Order: sequence, then C-alpha cells, then structure tokens
Amino acid sequence: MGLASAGKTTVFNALARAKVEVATFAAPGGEPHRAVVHVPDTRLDRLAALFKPKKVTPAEVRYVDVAGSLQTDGNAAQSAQIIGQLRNADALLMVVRTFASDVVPHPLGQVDPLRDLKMLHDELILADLTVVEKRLERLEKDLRFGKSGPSEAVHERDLLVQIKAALDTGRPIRDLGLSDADLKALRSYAFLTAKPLMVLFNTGDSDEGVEELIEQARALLPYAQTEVTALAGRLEMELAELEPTEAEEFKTALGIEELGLTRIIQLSYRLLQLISFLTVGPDECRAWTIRQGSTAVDAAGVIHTDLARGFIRAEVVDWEALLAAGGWTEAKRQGIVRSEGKSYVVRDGDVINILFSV
Ligand SMILES: Nc1nc2c(ncn2[C@@H]2O[C@H](COP(=O)(O)OP(=O)(O)OP(=O)(O)O)[C@@H](O)[C@H]2O)c(=O)[nH]1
Ligand SMILES: [Mg+2]
Repeated sequence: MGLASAGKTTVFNALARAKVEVATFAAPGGEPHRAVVHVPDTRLDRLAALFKPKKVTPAEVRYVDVAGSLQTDGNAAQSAQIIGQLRNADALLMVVRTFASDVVPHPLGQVDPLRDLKMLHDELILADLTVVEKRLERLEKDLRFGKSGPSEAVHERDLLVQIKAALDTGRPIRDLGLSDADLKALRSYAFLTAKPLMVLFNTGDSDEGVEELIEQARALLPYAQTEVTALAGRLEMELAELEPTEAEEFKTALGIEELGLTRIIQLSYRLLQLISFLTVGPDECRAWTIRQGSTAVDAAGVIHTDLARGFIRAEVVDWEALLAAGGWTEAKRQGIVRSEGKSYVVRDGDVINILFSV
C-alpha cells in the first residue's frame, strides 16, 4: 500500500520478479496484482546440495499490490475499496517515496517522506476508529436493551473502549499487547492497525540520507511489530528482471553483495512471526512455515494431519550441525539427533523427522 506513484508496483515487481507494468501517472484502482514469492533460504540450499533431493521446496510469502492510493485524490469509493483489500492481508507493507523525479510527479507536489508516512498511518488509524465507533454504538444499544448475552458483550465493549482510547491518541492496536483470546475475539473486524507493519522507503537509485530518515520514522512510529527499512525499488526491479548471470555481473560492478529484496522477503517472514523448520531426504528438501512458539506436534500437523494424530516423537537436529555431520545417518551415529516429544518448542532452522503410527 502507499500513495500514488510511490513505487508500489515497482517494489512488488522486484519482490516477485514479476513484470507488471508501472505507470508514469497514477493509474485508477483496479484488481490488485498478486504473487507467490519463495523465501530465499541458504540453509535449504546447502542442505539440498548435501542430500541432492529430486525436489527443493522453499517457504512462501504472498504479496498483493493494491492499485491506487488512499484518500489523497478525495475518492471515497476507491479508498473504501482499498481498505477492503488491505483487511484481507496478514501484514501491511507501506511503500513511501523518497525519490524525486521530474517525470513522475508526487501527488502532493513535493516529496516529503515523513509527511506521507504520517498521513498513511493516520489513515489506517482512522479506518479502524470508524469500525470501533460503529460497533460500540451498536453494543451500547444492545446492552441497554438487554439483547446481547451480558458478560460477553460487556467484555467486548470494554475491549473496544480500550482500543478506541489508544486509537484516539494515534496508537495502533498491535502495540497494545492484547491477549491471544482478545485478538481472536477481534479477528472478524480485521483491524488494519492490528496487523504488523513494514514501512519501506523507496529510495530511488541513491540512498543518501536514508539512515537518518529511518531513525526519524522509527521515532514517529515507536510501536510493536513495526519495521522500518529502505529499498532502491527501481534498481532492484531492474536487477530482478535480468538473467541470473547478468544480474551477478551488475551486482559485482555496483558492489552489491546481497539483493535488498532478499532482505525484505526475509523481513516480511519475521514480521509475520513465522519461522521455518526443515525436512530432508532423497525425495524432497523442504522449508515448512509455522508460527513462532509452535510445538513439535504443530509442526507434524503442518506436514500432514495424520502425522499429528499418530505422533510418537520427533527426531530433531540443528541444520548446521546436520550439515557438519555430513548426513542423517552420520548425525545419528554422532548422537546429535535429539528425540523430542509433542510439546517441544520448534526452533528456526531445526531439521525434523516425525515418527508416527497410523
Ligand atoms: N526516478 C525514479 N522513478 C521511479 C523510482 N521508482 C519508481 N519510479 C517510477 O515511478 C513511477 C510510478 O511507479 P509505480 O511503481 O507504478 O508506482 P505505484 O505506487 O505502483 O503507482 P500507482 O499504482 O499508479 O499508484 C514509474 O514510472 C516508475 O518507473 C525511482 O526509484 N526513481
Ligand atoms: Mg501501481
């Protein structure tokens, strides 16, 4: 998401290695572009080099490029449509423009990234506030006429009053440290400020002064689950469009060690509080996605429900230790493969083999 001509589609293309057309003038809202992006993972690459499986399956993140911008052009219908699309996301990636260009006018005249950031953030707060106020009004009415089951409705009202107070001061819901139970109760509202947020400054080809800008943005939004970073969107998009060997040559020439987009994809994954565990074998080496704090039996369930149902135990070894041992049999012989029960909390980079009965 972002203002018009901020470079949303450019960043999307870089992340997705897609070739969606970018427009010099803000295009009217339409269907959002979608892409499934593989999460770059050197652990998986190195394990695959050892196990030489028939298939390598990385973890995935889905990105959606929401067309058009929020309120700047005063088009309320379009704003509502965009807000609706944003509500479906697990996290928001806000593209804020820092590049100047004579060819691509900024919708507000001058380039001012902090102003844009503040405006977009306020817009999200306002969207949630509108929902909260509407719901509160209803709840109060129901409570007065004794319609709703009292205790649940009272709890919901108290929760919404707390949220409203925070939003009124510009504080997003994700910063309130709400309990899992409360978050679950709120899920159907799909509050925008309850979602993790990544602010991405689209820097143009020069990233001069961007470190300071990032600091200022962090001070402006000192909230939980809020990341601020930068990407040279257009450059990354152009690199992403090249053949791999050609891209390598350019990277060397420009002194780029790692593509920024690799970092952004990995950051998206972390922002969603996801980790990967790995499975290895001659058929497939694979990175599986689970929430931080998930247990071995949760991990089994991600692979297949039968594995969770018939779970006996999990054989677990850190990916690097497995690599150093040179194979699964060797690792077992060295005694570094641990046997873990259902409630073992999985760590990022664990290689896991589930033992189960059918
Ligand atoms: N000079 C310069 N132009 C850029 C940069 N990044 C994007 N652009 C240009 O800015 C224009 C808008 O980029 P888009 O990626 O289409 O922006 P958008 O946010 O998707 O725009 P809308 O979807 O129309 O709101 C395009 O012409 C891009 O080529 C940059 O880093 N420097
Ligand atoms: Mg676009």
